[in-house]
Amino acid sequence: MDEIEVDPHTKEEARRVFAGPCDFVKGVVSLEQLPDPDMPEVAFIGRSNVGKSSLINAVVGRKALARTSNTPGRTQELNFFNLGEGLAYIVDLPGYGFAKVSKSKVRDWTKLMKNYLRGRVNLRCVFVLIDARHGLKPSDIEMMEMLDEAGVNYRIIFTKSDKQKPTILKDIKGKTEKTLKNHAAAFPFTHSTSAVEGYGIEDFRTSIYQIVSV
Ligand SMILES: Nc1nc2c(ncn2[C@@H]2O[C@H](COP(=O)(O)OP(=O)(O)O)[C@@H](O)[C@H]2O)c(=O)[nH]1
Ligand SMILES: [Mg+2]
Repeated sequence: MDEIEVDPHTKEEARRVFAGPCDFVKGVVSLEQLPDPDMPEVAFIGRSNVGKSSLINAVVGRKALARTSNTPGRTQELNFFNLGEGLAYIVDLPGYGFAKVSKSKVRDWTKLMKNYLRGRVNLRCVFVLIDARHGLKPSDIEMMEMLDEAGVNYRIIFTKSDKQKPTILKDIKGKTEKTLKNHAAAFPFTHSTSAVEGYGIEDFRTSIYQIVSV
């Protein structure tokens, strides 16, 4: 991540792992279908259109791995990927903040997410994706509060940083990090990425590798 020094060996290991296999395991719509928690897990979440699928694809170096989660009607699925043949699960969680979703769908989503977050013993970290053009929205704050309550560690990752002026992004980053001080389970620093330009991707991979390999 931006502020953290990493030794070259760890970077190299991370590079090696992410150059290897990352296979789709399954998409689940209810908690009974979750794969056994037999390896560490990290999950990605964010508002719809934040760039979640693009970032997951950039991180694992595949063009269309996370496309399944883009299919309309399958938005309630949790999609599991097996990184490094047994090193970790990467989970693409159903997004939030859809404009045209019914109240009952929102209720279903909230129930599923709360139960997943509270019950998933192998979940090491959730990456909450935030569009670098917009910063934190009320629905992001709600998500962060849900994570605080569940006691799940999370980190804020900015997406689409190529679409924001560096000076403004710096400002948004500062403001966001100030907000994070009031959130018990949040990592105190943010990290900026661009799936299109590749900015911040390698450091992000290294962070994920560190989180799942300790
Ligand atoms: N400029 C730019 N566009 C991006 C980036 N990441 C995603 N996008 C675009 O944002 C839109 C939504 O991306 P997608 O990954 O499908 O978002 P999701 O709904 O969160 O999975 C698409 O048109 C992407 O091409 C990025 O880093 N930079
Ligand atoms: Mg998507």
